[in-house]
Amino acid sequence: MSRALRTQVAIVGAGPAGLLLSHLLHLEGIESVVLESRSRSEIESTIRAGVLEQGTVDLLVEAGVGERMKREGFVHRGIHLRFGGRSHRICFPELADGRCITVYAQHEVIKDLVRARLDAGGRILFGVENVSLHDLATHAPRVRFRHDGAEHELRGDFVGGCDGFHGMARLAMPTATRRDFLHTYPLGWLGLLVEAPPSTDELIYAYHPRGFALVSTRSPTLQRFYLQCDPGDRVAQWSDDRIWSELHARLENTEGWHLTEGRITQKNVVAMRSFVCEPMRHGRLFLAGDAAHIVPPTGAKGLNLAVADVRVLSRAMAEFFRAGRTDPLDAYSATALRRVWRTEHFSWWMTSMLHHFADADEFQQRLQLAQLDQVITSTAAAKALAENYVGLPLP
Ligand code: FAS
Ligand code: PHB
Repeated sequence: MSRALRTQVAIVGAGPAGLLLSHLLHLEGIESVVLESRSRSEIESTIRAGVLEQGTVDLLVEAGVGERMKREGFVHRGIHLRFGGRSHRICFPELADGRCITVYAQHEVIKDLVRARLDAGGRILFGVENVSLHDLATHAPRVRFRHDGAEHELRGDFVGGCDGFHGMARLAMPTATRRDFLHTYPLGWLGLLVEAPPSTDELIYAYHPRGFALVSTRSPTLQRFYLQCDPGDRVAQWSDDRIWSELHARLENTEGWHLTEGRITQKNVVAMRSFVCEPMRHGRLFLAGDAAHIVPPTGAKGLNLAVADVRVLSRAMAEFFRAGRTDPLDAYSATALRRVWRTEHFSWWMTSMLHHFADADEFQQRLQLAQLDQVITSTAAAKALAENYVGLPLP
Protein backbone atom coordinates (compact mmCIF):
# COMPACT_ATOMS: atom_id res chain seq x y z
CA MET A 1 0.00 0.00 0.00
CA SER A 2 1.59 3.34 -0.99
CA ARG A 3 1.94 6.15 1.52
CA ALA A 4 0.28 9.40 0.45
CA LEU A 5 2.04 12.74 0.76
CA ARG A 6 0.65 16.20 -0.06
CA THR A 7 2.38 19.39 -1.10
CA GLN A 8 1.81 22.39 -3.40
CA VAL A 9 4.67 21.74 -5.87
CA ALA A 10 6.22 18.30 -6.40
CA ILE A 11 9.73 18.75 -7.83
CA VAL A 12 11.64 15.94 -9.53
CA GLY A 13 15.42 16.47 -9.45
CA ALA A 14 17.76 18.20 -7.00
CA GLY A 15 20.04 19.90 -9.52
CA PRO A 16 20.36 23.70 -9.71
CA ALA A 17 16.90 23.96 -11.34
CA GLY A 18 14.99 21.83 -8.80
CA LEU A 19 16.71 23.13 -5.67
CA LEU A 20 16.52 26.80 -6.67
CA LEU A 21 12.85 26.40 -7.67
CA SER A 22 12.10 24.88 -4.24
CA HIS A 23 13.99 27.70 -2.51
CA LEU A 24 12.35 30.54 -4.49
CA LEU A 25 8.91 29.00 -3.86
CA HIS A 26 9.76 28.80 -0.14
CA LEU A 27 10.56 32.55 -0.18
CA GLU A 28 7.07 33.05 -1.63
CA GLY A 29 5.57 30.96 1.17
CA ILE A 30 4.85 28.02 -1.14
CA GLU A 31 5.53 24.46 -0.06
CA SER A 32 7.37 21.91 -2.19
CA VAL A 33 8.94 18.46 -1.93
CA VAL A 34 12.08 17.63 -3.95
CA LEU A 35 12.58 14.02 -5.10
CA GLU A 36 16.18 13.12 -6.03
CA SER A 37 17.38 9.72 -7.26
CA ARG A 38 21.00 10.16 -6.14
CA SER A 39 22.42 10.70 -2.65
CA ARG A 40 23.23 14.08 -1.10
CA SER A 41 26.98 13.42 -1.27
CA GLU A 42 26.70 12.47 -4.95
CA ILE A 43 24.91 15.64 -6.03
CA GLU A 44 27.23 17.76 -3.86
CA SER A 45 30.35 16.32 -5.51
CA THR A 46 29.41 16.15 -9.23
CA ILE A 47 31.82 18.34 -11.22
CA ARG A 48 29.97 20.37 -13.84
CA ALA A 49 29.66 24.07 -14.61
CA GLY A 50 31.71 26.83 -13.15
CA VAL A 51 30.64 30.19 -14.64
CA LEU A 52 27.79 32.23 -13.15
CA GLU A 53 26.23 35.07 -15.12
CA GLN A 54 25.67 38.44 -13.43
CA GLY A 55 21.91 37.74 -13.26
CA THR A 56 22.49 34.36 -11.59
CA VAL A 57 24.82 35.94 -9.03
CA ASP A 58 22.32 38.74 -8.28
CA LEU A 59 19.44 36.26 -7.90
CA LEU A 60 21.39 33.95 -5.55
CA VAL A 61 22.32 36.96 -3.40
CA GLU A 62 18.74 38.33 -3.48
CA ALA A 63 17.45 34.86 -2.46
CA GLY A 64 19.79 34.77 0.52
CA VAL A 65 22.00 31.90 -0.76
CA GLY A 66 24.89 33.95 -2.16
CA GLU A 67 27.01 34.64 0.92
CA ARG A 68 29.62 31.86 0.41
CA MET A 69 29.64 32.49 -3.35
CA LYS A 70 30.50 36.15 -2.63
CA ARG A 71 33.23 35.05 -0.24
CA GLU A 72 34.79 32.18 -2.22
CA GLY A 73 33.84 32.90 -5.85
CA PHE A 74 36.08 34.83 -8.26
CA VAL A 75 34.73 37.84 -10.09
CA HIS A 76 36.14 37.89 -13.62
CA ARG A 77 35.91 41.14 -15.60
CA GLY A 78 36.80 39.60 -18.92
CA ILE A 79 37.91 36.59 -20.93
CA HIS A 80 40.78 36.06 -23.38
CA LEU A 81 40.34 34.80 -26.92
CA ARG A 82 43.56 33.19 -28.16
CA PHE A 83 44.35 32.34 -31.76
CA GLY A 84 47.35 32.72 -34.05
CA GLY A 85 49.58 32.71 -30.96
CA ARG A 86 48.06 35.97 -29.65
CA SER A 87 45.59 36.71 -26.83
CA HIS A 88 42.81 39.28 -27.13
CA ARG A 89 40.92 40.39 -24.04
CA ILE A 90 37.17 40.97 -24.05
CA CYS A 91 36.54 43.48 -21.25
CA PHE A 92 33.07 42.97 -19.75
CA PRO A 93 32.53 46.18 -17.68
CA GLU A 94 33.38 48.31 -20.71
CA LEU A 95 31.30 46.30 -23.19
CA ALA A 96 28.45 45.06 -21.01
CA ASP A 97 27.52 48.04 -18.81
CA GLY A 98 29.60 47.03 -15.80
CA ARG A 99 28.25 43.48 -15.70
CA CYS A 100 30.73 40.63 -15.03
CA ILE A 101 30.80 36.87 -14.35
CA THR A 102 31.67 34.92 -11.20
CA VAL A 103 33.57 31.64 -11.28
CA TYR A 104 32.07 29.44 -8.53
CA ALA A 105 31.59 25.71 -9.04
CA GLN A 106 28.10 24.31 -9.65
CA HIS A 107 28.45 21.71 -6.91
CA GLU A 108 29.20 24.53 -4.45
CA VAL A 109 25.94 26.21 -5.51
CA ILE A 110 24.21 22.85 -4.92
CA LYS A 111 25.72 22.60 -1.41
CA ASP A 112 24.52 26.13 -0.56
CA LEU A 113 20.99 25.39 -1.82
CA VAL A 114 20.70 22.02 -0.03
CA ARG A 115 21.91 23.67 3.21
CA ALA A 116 19.39 26.52 2.83
CA ARG A 117 16.49 24.13 2.10
CA LEU A 118 17.22 21.85 5.01
CA ASP A 119 17.86 24.76 7.41
CA ALA A 120 14.42 26.11 6.46
CA GLY A 121 12.81 22.72 7.12
CA GLY A 122 12.47 21.97 3.42
CA ARG A 123 11.83 18.37 2.31
CA ILE A 124 14.36 16.73 -0.04
CA LEU A 125 14.05 12.95 -0.43
CA PHE A 126 17.34 11.46 -1.64
CA GLY A 127 17.67 8.03 -3.22
CA VAL A 128 14.15 7.81 -4.68
CA GLU A 129 13.47 5.23 -7.39
CA ASN A 130 10.89 4.42 -10.05
CA VAL A 131 9.52 7.94 -10.28
CA SER A 132 6.43 8.18 -12.49
CA LEU A 133 4.04 11.04 -13.21
CA HIS A 134 0.25 10.75 -13.38
CA ASP A 135 -2.85 12.87 -14.08
CA LEU A 136 -0.72 15.75 -15.42
CA ALA A 137 -3.68 17.05 -17.42
CA THR A 138 -5.85 17.32 -14.27
CA HIS A 139 -5.74 19.84 -11.38
CA ALA A 140 -4.38 17.12 -9.08
CA PRO A 141 -1.21 15.64 -10.60
CA ARG A 142 0.43 12.73 -8.73
CA VAL A 143 4.02 11.52 -8.52
CA ARG A 144 4.57 7.88 -7.59
CA PHE A 145 7.98 6.74 -6.40
CA ARG A 146 9.77 4.23 -4.23
CA HIS A 147 11.76 5.38 -1.18
CA ASP A 148 13.29 3.49 1.71
CA GLY A 149 11.78 0.23 0.39
CA ALA A 150 8.20 1.55 0.30
CA GLU A 151 5.91 2.84 -2.45
CA HIS A 152 4.81 6.46 -2.07
CA GLU A 153 2.44 8.83 -3.83
CA LEU A 154 2.97 12.59 -3.71
CA ARG A 155 0.02 14.80 -4.65
CA GLY A 156 0.53 18.42 -5.63
CA ASP A 157 -1.00 21.30 -7.55
CA PHE A 158 1.96 21.31 -9.92
CA VAL A 159 4.95 19.17 -10.89
CA GLY A 160 8.36 20.72 -11.58
CA GLY A 161 10.23 18.53 -14.06
CA CYS A 162 13.84 19.38 -13.14
CA ASP A 163 15.45 15.98 -13.62
CA GLY A 164 17.94 16.86 -16.34
CA PHE A 165 18.36 15.68 -19.91
CA HIS A 166 18.33 12.00 -19.03
CA GLY A 167 15.41 12.31 -16.62
CA MET A 168 11.88 10.95 -17.07
CA ALA A 169 9.77 14.13 -16.75
CA ARG A 170 10.05 15.25 -20.39
CA LEU A 171 9.21 11.72 -21.52
CA ALA A 172 5.97 11.90 -19.52
CA MET A 173 4.80 14.51 -22.04
CA PRO A 174 2.90 12.72 -24.85
CA THR A 175 5.10 12.79 -27.97
CA ALA A 176 2.19 14.22 -29.95
CA THR A 177 2.23 17.29 -27.72
CA ARG A 178 5.91 18.15 -27.93
CA ARG A 179 8.61 18.87 -30.48
CA ASP A 180 12.26 18.01 -29.84
CA PHE A 181 14.96 19.97 -31.65
CA LEU A 182 18.36 18.24 -31.57
CA HIS A 183 21.68 19.27 -33.10
CA THR A 184 24.66 17.03 -32.39
CA TYR A 185 28.19 18.38 -32.91
CA PRO A 186 30.98 16.09 -34.17
CA LEU A 187 32.91 17.21 -31.08
CA GLY A 188 33.58 16.23 -27.50
CA TRP A 189 35.23 17.95 -24.55
CA LEU A 190 37.76 16.28 -22.30
CA GLY A 191 37.20 17.97 -18.93
CA LEU A 192 40.15 18.01 -16.51
CA LEU A 193 40.64 18.90 -12.85
CA VAL A 194 44.26 19.75 -12.03
CA GLU A 195 45.92 20.47 -8.70
CA ALA A 196 47.96 23.55 -9.61
CA PRO A 197 48.06 27.31 -9.05
CA PRO A 198 46.15 29.48 -11.56
CA SER A 199 47.98 30.19 -14.84
CA THR A 200 45.67 33.09 -15.70
CA ASP A 201 43.41 35.56 -13.88
CA GLU A 202 40.66 35.19 -16.50
CA LEU A 203 39.42 32.34 -18.71
CA ILE A 204 41.28 31.63 -21.96
CA TYR A 205 39.30 30.33 -24.97
CA ALA A 206 41.78 29.09 -27.59
CA TYR A 207 41.10 28.40 -31.26
CA HIS A 208 43.87 26.23 -32.74
CA PRO A 209 44.16 24.03 -35.85
CA ARG A 210 44.85 21.08 -33.44
CA GLY A 211 41.52 21.77 -31.69
CA PHE A 212 39.91 23.99 -29.05
CA ALA A 213 41.26 24.43 -25.53
CA LEU A 214 39.85 26.25 -22.50
CA VAL A 215 41.67 27.34 -19.35
CA SER A 216 39.28 27.86 -16.43
CA THR A 217 39.67 27.67 -12.66
CA ARG A 218 38.04 26.45 -9.45
CA SER A 219 40.28 27.72 -6.65
CA PRO A 220 43.85 28.98 -5.94
CA THR A 221 44.92 25.31 -5.89
CA LEU A 222 42.48 23.62 -8.31
CA GLN A 223 42.24 24.43 -12.04
CA ARG A 224 39.71 23.33 -14.69
CA PHE A 225 40.92 22.74 -18.26
CA TYR A 226 39.07 21.48 -21.31
CA LEU A 227 40.41 20.00 -24.56
CA GLN A 228 38.41 19.39 -27.73
CA CYS A 229 38.38 15.65 -28.42
CA ASP A 230 36.38 13.17 -30.48
CA PRO A 231 32.93 12.57 -28.93
CA GLY A 232 33.64 8.82 -28.86
CA ASP A 233 36.97 9.18 -27.08
CA ARG A 234 37.51 7.25 -23.87
CA VAL A 235 39.49 8.72 -20.98
CA ALA A 236 41.96 5.83 -21.32
CA GLN A 237 43.05 7.27 -24.68
CA TRP A 238 44.22 10.47 -22.94
CA SER A 239 47.42 9.88 -20.97
CA ASP A 240 48.72 12.74 -18.84
CA ASP A 241 51.62 13.22 -21.27
CA ARG A 242 49.29 13.47 -24.25
CA ILE A 243 47.09 15.94 -22.34
CA TRP A 244 49.96 18.26 -21.42
CA SER A 245 51.49 18.22 -24.89
CA GLU A 246 48.10 19.01 -26.46
CA LEU A 247 47.37 21.79 -23.95
CA HIS A 248 50.77 23.44 -24.49
CA ALA A 249 50.45 23.10 -28.27
CA ARG A 250 46.95 24.55 -28.49
CA LEU A 251 47.72 27.36 -26.03
CA GLU A 252 50.95 28.29 -27.80
CA ASN A 253 51.63 32.04 -27.75
CA THR A 254 54.24 34.64 -28.53
CA GLU A 255 53.54 36.52 -25.26
CA GLY A 256 55.74 34.49 -22.94
CA TRP A 257 52.67 33.05 -21.18
CA HIS A 258 53.03 29.52 -19.84
CA LEU A 259 50.50 26.97 -18.54
CA THR A 260 51.49 25.61 -15.12
CA GLU A 261 51.16 21.83 -14.95
CA GLY A 262 50.03 19.82 -11.91
CA ARG A 263 48.50 16.53 -10.83
CA ILE A 264 45.45 15.66 -12.96
CA THR A 265 42.87 14.42 -10.46
CA GLN A 266 39.88 13.96 -12.77
CA LYS A 267 39.20 13.38 -16.48
CA ASN A 268 35.82 13.07 -18.17
CA VAL A 269 34.56 13.26 -21.75
CA VAL A 270 31.30 15.07 -22.49
CA ALA A 271 29.46 15.04 -25.81
CA MET A 272 28.39 18.30 -27.39
CA ARG A 273 24.81 18.82 -28.38
CA SER A 274 22.11 21.48 -28.62
CA PHE A 275 18.62 20.36 -27.64
CA VAL A 276 15.30 22.10 -27.08
CA CYS A 277 11.92 20.63 -26.15
CA GLU A 278 8.85 22.70 -27.08
CA PRO A 279 6.64 23.44 -25.21
CA MET A 280 8.18 23.37 -21.73
CA ARG A 281 4.82 22.55 -20.20
CA HIS A 282 2.20 19.84 -20.36
CA GLY A 283 -0.86 20.45 -18.21
CA ARG A 284 0.34 20.83 -14.63
CA LEU A 285 3.89 19.64 -15.49
CA PHE A 286 6.46 22.40 -16.01
CA LEU A 287 9.95 21.57 -17.30
CA ALA A 288 12.98 23.63 -16.30
CA GLY A 289 16.71 23.37 -16.99
CA ASP A 290 18.36 20.48 -18.81
CA ALA A 291 15.07 18.55 -18.74
CA ALA A 292 13.91 20.96 -21.48
CA HIS A 293 17.10 22.17 -23.15
CA ILE A 294 20.82 21.46 -23.55
CA VAL A 295 23.51 23.85 -24.77
CA PRO A 296 27.11 22.99 -25.65
CA PRO A 297 29.27 24.27 -22.73
CA THR A 298 31.31 26.66 -24.91
CA GLY A 299 29.11 29.58 -23.85
CA ALA A 300 29.04 28.50 -20.18
CA LYS A 301 25.22 28.75 -20.20
CA GLY A 302 23.80 25.44 -18.95
CA LEU A 303 23.48 26.27 -15.27
CA ASN A 304 22.51 29.89 -15.94
CA LEU A 305 19.66 28.91 -18.25
CA ALA A 306 18.27 26.60 -15.56
CA VAL A 307 18.34 29.54 -13.13
CA ALA A 308 16.54 31.82 -15.61
CA ASP A 309 13.80 29.20 -16.13
CA VAL A 310 13.01 28.80 -12.43
CA ARG A 311 13.06 32.55 -11.87
CA VAL A 312 10.14 32.84 -14.34
CA LEU A 313 8.42 29.65 -13.15
CA SER A 314 8.55 30.44 -9.41
CA ARG A 315 7.05 33.89 -10.03
CA ALA A 316 4.28 32.44 -12.19
CA MET A 317 3.43 29.82 -9.56
CA ALA A 318 3.41 32.53 -6.88
CA GLU A 319 0.87 34.53 -8.91
CA PHE A 320 -1.31 31.42 -9.08
CA PHE A 321 -1.18 30.66 -5.36
CA ARG A 322 -1.44 34.30 -4.30
CA ALA A 323 -4.05 35.63 -6.74
CA GLY A 324 -5.38 32.58 -8.60
CA ARG A 325 -3.92 34.00 -11.82
CA THR A 326 -3.13 31.44 -14.54
CA ASP A 327 -1.88 33.79 -17.28
CA PRO A 328 1.74 33.93 -16.00
CA LEU A 329 1.76 30.11 -15.96
CA ASP A 330 0.27 30.03 -19.45
CA ALA A 331 3.05 32.37 -20.61
CA TYR A 332 5.87 30.44 -18.89
CA SER A 333 6.86 28.22 -21.82
CA ALA A 334 6.94 31.03 -24.40
CA THR A 335 8.81 33.37 -22.02
CA ALA A 336 11.43 30.77 -21.11
CA LEU A 337 11.83 29.52 -24.70
CA ARG A 338 12.63 33.03 -25.98
CA ARG A 339 15.70 33.16 -23.77
CA VAL A 340 16.45 29.49 -24.45
CA TRP A 341 16.68 30.06 -28.22
CA ARG A 342 18.78 33.22 -27.79
CA THR A 343 21.13 31.23 -25.59
CA GLU A 344 21.13 28.25 -27.99
CA HIS A 345 22.20 30.63 -30.74
CA PHE A 346 25.02 32.16 -28.67
CA SER A 347 26.29 28.73 -27.56
CA TRP A 348 26.16 27.39 -31.16
CA TRP A 349 27.96 30.53 -32.41
CA MET A 350 30.76 30.25 -29.80
CA THR A 351 31.09 26.51 -30.57
CA SER A 352 31.20 27.08 -34.35
CA MET A 353 33.75 29.91 -34.08
CA LEU A 354 36.18 28.25 -31.63
CA HIS A 355 36.38 24.54 -32.54
CA HIS A 356 38.26 22.69 -35.25
CA PHE A 357 35.88 20.80 -37.54
CA ALA A 358 37.52 17.83 -39.27
CA ASP A 359 35.22 18.21 -42.26
CA ALA A 360 35.80 21.95 -42.61
CA ASP A 361 37.72 22.95 -45.73
CA GLU A 362 40.26 25.76 -45.76
CA PHE A 363 37.61 28.26 -46.84
CA GLN A 364 35.54 27.47 -43.71
CA GLN A 365 38.61 27.67 -41.50
CA ARG A 366 39.35 31.11 -42.96
CA LEU A 367 35.80 32.16 -42.14
CA GLN A 368 36.31 31.10 -38.51
CA LEU A 369 39.46 33.23 -38.33
CA ALA A 370 37.62 36.13 -39.96
CA GLN A 371 34.86 35.78 -37.35
CA LEU A 372 37.45 35.86 -34.56
CA ASP A 373 39.12 38.84 -36.21
CA GLN A 374 35.78 40.67 -36.32
CA VAL A 375 35.23 40.05 -32.60
CA ILE A 376 38.61 41.50 -31.65
CA THR A 377 38.44 44.51 -34.02
CA SER A 378 34.74 45.46 -34.08
CA THR A 379 33.40 46.98 -30.85
CA ALA A 380 29.89 45.98 -31.91
CA ALA A 381 30.91 42.32 -32.32
CA ALA A 382 32.87 42.31 -29.05
CA LYS A 383 29.90 43.93 -27.31
CA ALA A 384 27.54 41.24 -28.63
CA LEU A 385 29.82 38.52 -27.26
CA ALA A 386 30.28 40.28 -23.91
CA GLU A 387 26.56 40.96 -23.42
CA ASN A 388 25.65 37.36 -24.12
CA TYR A 389 28.51 35.96 -22.05
CA VAL A 390 27.77 37.93 -18.88
CA GLY A 391 24.12 37.05 -19.49
CA LEU A 392 21.04 38.79 -20.75
CA PRO A 393 19.24 40.50 -17.83
CA LEU A 394 16.90 38.04 -16.11
CA PRO A 395 13.22 38.48 -17.08
P1 FAS B 1 20.87 18.51 -13.56
O1 FAS B 1 21.15 17.44 -14.54
O2 FAS B 1 21.99 19.26 -12.97
O3 FAS B 1 20.03 17.91 -12.32
C1 FAS B 1 19.01 16.97 -12.49
C2 FAS B 1 18.91 16.15 -11.20
O4 FAS B 1 17.81 15.24 -11.36
C3 FAS B 1 20.16 15.31 -10.94
O5 FAS B 1 20.62 15.51 -9.62
C4 FAS B 1 19.68 13.87 -11.17
O6 FAS B 1 20.31 12.94 -10.32
C5 FAS B 1 18.19 13.99 -10.86
N1 FAS B 1 17.36 13.00 -11.54
C6 FAS B 1 17.50 12.52 -12.80
N2 FAS B 1 16.54 11.63 -13.08
C7 FAS B 1 15.77 11.53 -11.95
C8 FAS B 1 14.62 10.78 -11.61
N3 FAS B 1 14.05 9.94 -12.49
N4 FAS B 1 14.12 10.91 -10.36
C9 FAS B 1 14.67 11.76 -9.46
N5 FAS B 1 15.77 12.53 -9.72
C10 FAS B 1 16.31 12.40 -10.96
N6 FAS B 1 27.55 23.68 -18.03
C11 FAS B 1 28.50 24.62 -18.06
O7 FAS B 1 28.16 25.77 -18.18
N7 FAS B 1 29.82 24.30 -17.93
C12 FAS B 1 30.25 23.00 -17.81
O8 FAS B 1 31.41 22.73 -17.71
C13 FAS B 1 29.30 22.00 -17.80
N8 FAS B 1 29.68 20.74 -17.67
C14 FAS B 1 28.72 19.79 -17.74
C15 FAS B 1 29.11 18.46 -17.66
C16 FAS B 1 28.15 17.48 -17.73
C17 FAS B 1 28.57 16.03 -17.69
C18 FAS B 1 26.78 17.82 -17.87
C19 FAS B 1 25.73 16.76 -17.99
C20 FAS B 1 26.39 19.14 -17.92
C21 FAS B 1 27.36 20.12 -17.85
N9 FAS B 1 27.02 21.45 -17.92
C22 FAS B 1 27.94 22.39 -17.91
C23 FAS B 1 25.64 21.84 -17.99
C24 FAS B 1 25.11 21.79 -16.56
O9 FAS B 1 25.62 22.79 -15.85
C25 FAS B 1 23.60 21.79 -16.62
O10 FAS B 1 23.13 22.80 -17.48
C26 FAS B 1 22.94 21.95 -15.27
O11 FAS B 1 23.40 20.93 -14.46
C27 FAS B 1 21.43 21.88 -15.45
O12 FAS B 1 20.83 21.81 -14.19
P2 FAS B 1 19.46 20.99 -14.00
O13 FAS B 1 18.51 21.33 -15.06
O14 FAS B 1 19.10 21.22 -12.57
O15 FAS B 1 19.85 19.46 -14.29
C1 PHB C 1 34.08 25.75 -16.36
O1 PHB C 1 34.75 26.47 -15.62
O2 PHB C 1 33.73 24.60 -16.04
C2 PHB C 1 33.66 26.27 -17.68
C3 PHB C 1 33.95 27.57 -18.00
C4 PHB C 1 33.56 28.06 -19.24
C5 PHB C 1 32.89 27.24 -20.13
C6 PHB C 1 32.58 25.95 -19.77
C7 PHB C 1 32.99 25.47 -18.54
O3 PHB C 1 32.54 27.72 -21.32
